[in-house]
Formats: sequence, C-alpha cells, structure tokens
Amino acid sequence: MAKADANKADATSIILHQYDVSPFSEKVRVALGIKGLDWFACDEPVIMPKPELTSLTGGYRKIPVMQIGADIYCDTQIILRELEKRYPAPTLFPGEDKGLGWGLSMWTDRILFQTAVAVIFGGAGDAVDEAFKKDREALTGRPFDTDAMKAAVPLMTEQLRAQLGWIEEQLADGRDFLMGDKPGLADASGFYNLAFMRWIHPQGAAMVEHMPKLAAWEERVKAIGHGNRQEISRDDALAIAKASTSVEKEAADPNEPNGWKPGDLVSVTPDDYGRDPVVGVVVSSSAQHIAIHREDMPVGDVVVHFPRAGFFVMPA
Ligand SMILES: N[C@@H](CCC(=O)N[C@@H](CS)C(=O)NCC(=O)O)C(=O)O
Repeated sequence: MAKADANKADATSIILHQYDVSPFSEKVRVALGIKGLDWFACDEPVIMPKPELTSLTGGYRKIPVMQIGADIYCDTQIILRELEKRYPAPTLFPGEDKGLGWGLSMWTDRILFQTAVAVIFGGAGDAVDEAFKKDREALTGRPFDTDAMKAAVPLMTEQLRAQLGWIEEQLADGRDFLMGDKPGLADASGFYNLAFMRWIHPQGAAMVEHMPKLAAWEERVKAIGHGNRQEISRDDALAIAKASTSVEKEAADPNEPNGWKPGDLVSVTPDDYGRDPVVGVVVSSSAQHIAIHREDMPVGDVVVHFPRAGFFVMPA
C-alpha cells in the first residue's frame, strides 16, 4: 500500500479526478487495482463547466486527471507512466513485451474506443439528454447525430467483433492475461472498453458470448478491483495543490527535435478531440513527456504533465 494511514489525503496522495461512468478512468482504476494502491477519487462533472478541474490543468477538461500534490497529470498515458515510476511493483508490464503495452493502448484508446462508442451510442443514444449531446458536440466538433449513429450500428458491430476477436486470439494459448500470467497495462486498456459497454449498452457486447476466452478474461480483470479507494471533495483537492510544491526537477532534453528547453513558453494541445490548449513554461521534457509550470489564483503554482504521443507542443 502506498501509505500506512490513508484516511486523509496529503501532498503525496494519489488523487484521481474522475467520474464513475468514465471508461478512461476505469483504465486507471484497474491499474491502481493491479498495483494495490491507496487512492482518492475526486468526482468531477460529466459535462462542462468544470471550474476546479480546469484551474488545476489550465484548460484541459478531459477525464481522468491525476493529481499528486501540485503535480497534475493529464491523460491516462502519462498517469500510468507516473504510477509505474512511483510504484514500480507490481509492474504494468509483465512478461517480455515492455514497449508493446503503449502501442496497444493507441489502438484501444482510439480505434477500439471509437468503435465501442459508435455501438454504445447507436444503441443507447436516444436515452442521452440534450445537455450531454451539446457538450460532446462542443468537445468533438461534430454533431451528436443519434440517427446516423443508429444507422451505423450494423457496420460498427462487425468492426467491434473483429477487434474483440484479436483479444480472443491473444488468449487462445490459455494465458490468463494479455501479456502472460499477470495483468498489466494491456489488460486495463482492453478491459475498460468492455466495461463501458456493460454500463451503458450491454446488448452491444452480445458477441462476447461467442468468445469464451475473452469472457473469462473479462471476469478475471474485473476481479482485480480498483485498489483502496476513498473519496475527496474538489475543494480539498484544490487546497492540497495550493499547499504543495511540485516535485518535478528542471531538466533539458538534448535530443528535443524542436529544441524545447526549460523556460520556454509553450502550449500543449491534444491532437484528437477536446483541443483545449494549456499554456505554461517548460520545466522538463523527453520523448514521452512534457511538464509545464503555470500559476492560477485558486491553486497557486502547479506543474502540468502531458504525454508526447497524441499531443502537440507549440510556441505560445
Ligand atoms: N486520451 C485521453 C482520453 C480521455 C477521454 O476522452 N475521456 C473522456 C471521459 S472517459 C472525456 O474526457 N470526455 C469528456 C468529459 O468527460 O468531459 C486519456 O487517455 O485520458
């Protein structure tokens, strides 16, 4: 466990800004379960506005965001990298395939996720309220057209079956988890898409009945649980950020392709949807991360961390 007395959050506590029906939060919750960690859930709204979250991040609105003291981690990729760094055992990369989990997540988080979303909202879209539709239209820049989604369900169901079939094939040799006999990032990444379907539109996952290895694996991943979860209010989480100092050290990467170095003013923006730029001063960077310093009235000084794959860094 991360801490002996975990009843009150402090500057070293893992705080996950999340909501329960968030599939990407489920990916992190499963990873917290694999590592058996203590953590605090800070519930955020499902739609904008999210004033506390965006004052921590500087504008990034997606879920989940991890906070440890005054360090704010945006996107599951950098959240899981940081958890692996701070709590290396048990690892999220069991077996021999160290780099494969990250590449696999690019499939689960983009192609598989979009396929699952199409089947889920094609099936359950009529039940979605107008405020949610409007919010997601603003997020994606595309109409939330439930009729078009409904019409696409047959095609997207075929796509989903083919992709879930890859998981069934990977498990064909009798292994318990995707990378061998222990669970890791690959399992958390595959699992959350199925969990999302089960929560919102379980009929969309009917094909799993014909995938016995996948069905048994899904139960095994579910049984891992979420570690030791407690709750924290948004005000308390902000107070921790304000009272804390970032632990990120200034470090220049001599191999930065575009020469970014500590002190540069940059904006960092997701390259897919929710393209809200966050502006700050570079503290450190590498092929896999960029950490930028910013200041906001309610939270004081924070350092916001992003992955590099899937994010654009521009001069600000
Ligand atoms: N690439 C991001 C994707 C995160 C994402 O799309 N999250 C969804 C919720 S699961 C979201 O933020 N939706 C809009 C919202 O909640 O405001 C990650 O890996 O964290």
